[in-house]
Amino acid sequence: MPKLVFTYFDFDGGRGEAARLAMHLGGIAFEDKRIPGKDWPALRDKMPFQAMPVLEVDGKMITQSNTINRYLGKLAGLYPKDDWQAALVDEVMDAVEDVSTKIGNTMALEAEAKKKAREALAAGPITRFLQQIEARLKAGGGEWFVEKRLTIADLKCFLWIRWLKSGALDHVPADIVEQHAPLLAKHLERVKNHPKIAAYYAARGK
Ligand SMILES: N[C@@H](CCC(=O)N[C@@H](CS)C(=O)NCC(=O)O)C(=O)O
Repeated sequence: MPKLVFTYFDFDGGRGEAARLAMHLGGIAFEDKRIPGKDWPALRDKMPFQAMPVLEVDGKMITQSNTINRYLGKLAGLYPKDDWQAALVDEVMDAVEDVSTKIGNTMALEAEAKKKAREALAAGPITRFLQQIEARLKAGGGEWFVEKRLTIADLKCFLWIRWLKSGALDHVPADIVEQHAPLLAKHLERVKNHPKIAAYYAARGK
């Protein structure tokens, strides 16, 4: 196994969390470098694309959250070997990334503009992405996206749904998942209650 150093912000979510969970589930040793927000400005220019997450593999850096997720998914046994099943995993991860970016783009807006943008997202893209991603879960049998087992796609989706349901997104109804994608609400519970994931968050006091 290569020596892995994973660098991301110091919170248990966002673009870095699926990678951390994958390494934990796979029993893969890694250095978990958690960067407090206040230290980010000094670090920013040291990162290839001035962003995180970044993974160092035997001293070589790789960026882009879904690239890292795929790489670690393979190491952890959480990524399909079959090309079609792998494409289905990629589709879910990239869709979640797209819609998360749309939501992320509203973070810095001032109050009235944020309200308008979030309401439009809730009525449009968020609802559509929920329905489309739920359809993919259904196509996989309703419990997991592919191969009737947990893969990196389940982790990526779980984190997005957890974010939507957290109530942290003003102007996005906290019950939007139940309204439009009840299977994804159940999927959240399934992933959250996976024994290793439950133990991981319990150990982190979450
Ligand atoms: N396409 C990149 C986006 C990375 C990205 O925007 N990361 C955010 C955190 S989630 C970041 O580093 N923001 C700090 C900044 O832009 O200064 C990926 O998927 O990893």
